[in-house]
Amino acid sequence: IQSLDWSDPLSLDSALAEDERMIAESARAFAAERLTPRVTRAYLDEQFDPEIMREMGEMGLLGMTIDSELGGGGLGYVAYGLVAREIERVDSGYRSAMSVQSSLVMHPIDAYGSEEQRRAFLPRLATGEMIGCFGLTEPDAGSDPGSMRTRAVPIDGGYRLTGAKMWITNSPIADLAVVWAKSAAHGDAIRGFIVERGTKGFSTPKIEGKLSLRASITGEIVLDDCDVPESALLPNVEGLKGPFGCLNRARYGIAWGAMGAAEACYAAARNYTLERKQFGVPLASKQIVQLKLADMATEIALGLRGALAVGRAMEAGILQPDAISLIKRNNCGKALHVSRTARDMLGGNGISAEFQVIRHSQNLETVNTYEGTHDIHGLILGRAITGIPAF
Ligand code: TGC
Ligand code: FAD
Repeated sequence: IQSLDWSDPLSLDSALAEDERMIAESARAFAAERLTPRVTRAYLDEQFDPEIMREMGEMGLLGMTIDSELGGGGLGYVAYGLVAREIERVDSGYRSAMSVQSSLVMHPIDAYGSEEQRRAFLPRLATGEMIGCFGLTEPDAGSDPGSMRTRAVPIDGGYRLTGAKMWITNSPIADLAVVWAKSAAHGDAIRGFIVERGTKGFSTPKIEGKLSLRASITGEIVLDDCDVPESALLPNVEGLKGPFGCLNRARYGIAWGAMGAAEACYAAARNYTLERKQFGVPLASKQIVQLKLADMATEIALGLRGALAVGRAMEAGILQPDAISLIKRNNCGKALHVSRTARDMLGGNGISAEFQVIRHSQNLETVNTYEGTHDIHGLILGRAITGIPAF
C-alpha cells in the first residue's frame, strides 16, 4: 500500500484529465518563474506591475473559459480553477488581477456585449494589452449593491454617468471600466456601461495604505458628469443578474485560489516544524503540531474536492449558483484559518515577509470579504435552505 501523499491526501490529481494537469503545471511554472521573484518587493512597496497582465496574456491565462475566436481559451472551468489555485499559491493579489480581467471584464463583454463591443475589446483584453476593471461597490453600497446611487441619465446620443465606485481592483491602471448604474432610460433598472480611459469626467484615484492585498492595486472610480455614447451600454442584460452572472464565475475561481494560498501556508508550516528543533526535538514531533497539520490537510483536501465538484457541475451546465456561495464561503474561511495557524506555528519568523505566511494571511482577510463577505454567503445559503431572505 502506498503511503498517503501529504500534499494531496484525497488524490485530487487522479480526478483530473491529462490536459488539466498540464495546464496546472504550466501555470505553476509561470507563477514560480515570473511571480514569486517579484512578490515580496511588490507587497512591501504596495506596487502592482501592469506588465504582469501582458505576461498572463502571453501564457493564455486571461479569459481562459471564454469560447470565442476573438480571444479566450475555450477551456473548462476546472482548468480555470486549477490556474487560480497556482497563481494564488504565490499571492491572492495576482489571482485577483486575473479574476477581474477574465470573469468580471471579459465575461460581461462576451456574454452581454454587442458584436462591436466584443470585437473592439476582447482581443486586446485577452493579450493583456488592455486592462479592465469592474465597478459595482460604492462607498454606501457594498453588500447591498441594489442600493447603488450611480445613475445614468439619457443625453443626446448616449448617457451621462454620475456617481462613485469604491474598492475597485486595478481601477488606477485600467484602460476601461465595466460600470454598473441605475439607468433612467430603462426604468431605473441596473445596466452595465463600458467606460474608456480618457472619457471626460472619468477618474480613478488610487486607494493608499492597504494592509492587505498590497501587491494588487485598488482605487475608486469617480464619474463626474461622464458622458458616454449609446455604444457604451451593454445591450444584452438588465438588472442585478448582470453583475451576479459575472460574480458567479469570479467567486468560483476564488474558491480554488484561496485553497492555493492555504496550501502554501500548510507546506510552509510542515517544512518549518520538521526543521525547527525546540526542547531537543523537531516541533513536528509534538502532538499539538501534528493535529494542526492534520486539520490543515483535511480542510484543504475537502475544500479542493468541493471546488472540483462545483467546477464539474458548471461544465455539465447543471450548477445551481448558490452552491458557489457554499464553496466561496467555506474555502475562504478555512484558508484564513489555516494561514493564521501557520503564522503561529512559525513563531517569530511567522511575522517576517521572508517566510511568506503572514502575507497570505493578511491577503486572505480581503479574499474573505470581497465578492460577498463570509456572512453574506452564509445568508445566501440560509435563504436557499429556508426560503426566507434574512439580509
Ligand atoms: P436578489 O433579489 O437576490 O437578486 C436580484 C436579481 O439577481 C438574480 N441573482 C442572480 N443571478 C445570477 N447569479 C446569482 N448568483 C444571482 N443571485 C441573484 C436574481 O435572480 C434576481 O434576478 P431578477 O431577474 O429577478 O431581477 O438581490 P438582492 O439585492 O436581494 O441580493 C442580495 C445579496 C446579498 C445576495 C447580494 O446583493 C450579494 O451577493 N451581495 C454581495 C455583493 C458582492 O458580492 N459584491 C461584489 C463586488 S465585486 C468584487 O468584490 C470584486 S473583487 C475582485 C477581485 O479583486 O478578485
Ligand atoms: P459592508 O457591506 O458594509 O459590510 C460590513 C460588515 O457587515 C461585513 O462583515 C458584512 O458581512 C456585514 N453585513 C452586511 N450586511 C449584513 C446583513 N444583512 N446581515 C448581517 N451582516 C451584514 N468591489 C467591486 O465592485 N469591484 C472590485 O474590483 C472590488 N475589489 C475589491 C478589492 C479589495 C481589496 C477590497 C477590500 C474590496 C473590493 N471590492 C470590490 C469591494 C467588496 O466587494 C466589498 O468590500 C464587499 O462586498 C463588502 O462590502 P462593504 O465593504 O461595503 O462592507
